[in-house]
Amino acid sequence: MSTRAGAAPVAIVMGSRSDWPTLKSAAAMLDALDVAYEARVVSAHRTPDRLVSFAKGAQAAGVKVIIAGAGGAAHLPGMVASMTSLPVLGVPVQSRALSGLDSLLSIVQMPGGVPVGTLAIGEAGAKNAGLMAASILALSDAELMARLEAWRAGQTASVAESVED
Ligand code: RP5
Repeated sequence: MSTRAGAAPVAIVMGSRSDWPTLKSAAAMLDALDVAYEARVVSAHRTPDRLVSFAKGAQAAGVKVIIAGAGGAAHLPGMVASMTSLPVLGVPVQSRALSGLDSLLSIVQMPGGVPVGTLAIGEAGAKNAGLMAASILALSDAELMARLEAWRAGQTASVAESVED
């Protein structure tokens, strides 16, 4: 998966390569805000040892925020959250069988004490996960906060009030 140069305060993990078309919206948002990230496949079910290694090592590796996306029986975000105190943002990927409702419920219904900040199903959720990761990092990075506010101002300016050209 893609890796940007330099330190990567954001880790984007996903259960399968098939999730990348969704999770790349998070990556695109981070690119737009000039936030470094590393993206990789970590499957809760197919690569459990990789999951444990990633989740237990993320903080020491310099990761500040984790974006975790998965579909179906989407245990990845919750399992990551069980092994780290870093903020974990969960993105439910739209599944074939149940259109992502299964993914959403799998991710959002965490027991009290093990939080996953759950976003919307699909690309909107991934985009917002990128924005929210940037917001968290911006709390201690004034330049990033300025870029984030500029991006939001641009979005506001792009919304026409009239219904016709
Ligand atoms: C989940 O199963 C993945 O997160 C993915 O959304 C879903 C299907 O995976 P593939 O069969 O396409 O690899 O673990």
